[in-house]
Amino acid sequence: MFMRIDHIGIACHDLEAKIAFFSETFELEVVAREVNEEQGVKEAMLHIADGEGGGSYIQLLEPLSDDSPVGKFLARRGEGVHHVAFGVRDVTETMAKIDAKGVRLLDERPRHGSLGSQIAFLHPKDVGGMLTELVQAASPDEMAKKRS
Ligand code: V0V
Ligand code: CO
Repeated sequence: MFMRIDHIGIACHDLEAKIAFFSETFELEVVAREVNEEQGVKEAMLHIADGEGGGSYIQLLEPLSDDSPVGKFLARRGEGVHHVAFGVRDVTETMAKIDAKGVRLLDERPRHGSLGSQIAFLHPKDVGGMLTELVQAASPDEMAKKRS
């Protein structure tokens, strides 16, 4: 079902400061910066490697408001790992398979994610306390256009 780890999402207060830290300390390239209003985040993707069906990244997340998912997480737990995202071939098909196993989906249909991806979240309480994201990456052509 999972082809690779697509990204680790890290919640932070100051996106620019964290981009500087991660890119300088670990020599990672920032390949995209986006604002996603629907998810309530301003985010950056730092490329680690390429794998089956897409790349793997660190995703740095700053909330757009205190009552967004990342805003609430920061207030409750402070900065740190917010979610783990797995690369899947077909997100709609994977959602149906996981739903049939009784794990709660937080999305009824796929949403727009970074780098042109299609994403859906699973409830952390049903996955051992880990907020889990499914990612169907965009085609290589589409992704190249999104990379800055
Ligand atoms: C909340 N909980 C978590 C958690 N957030 N556990 C692990 N990891 C997290 N990130 C726990 C929380 O401590 C509660 O446990 C319980 O879940 C229920 O929390 P709640 O009070 O209902 O909390 P809310 O209202 O903050 O909602 C939590 C959920 C929400 C997960 C339902 O954050 C959500 O819908 N997230 C999906 C969307 C999202 O996160 N978007 C931002 C990333 P106790 O206290 O009851 O034990 S956007 C992104 O990744 C993009 C765009 C991309 O990749 O392309
Ligand atoms: Co994510």
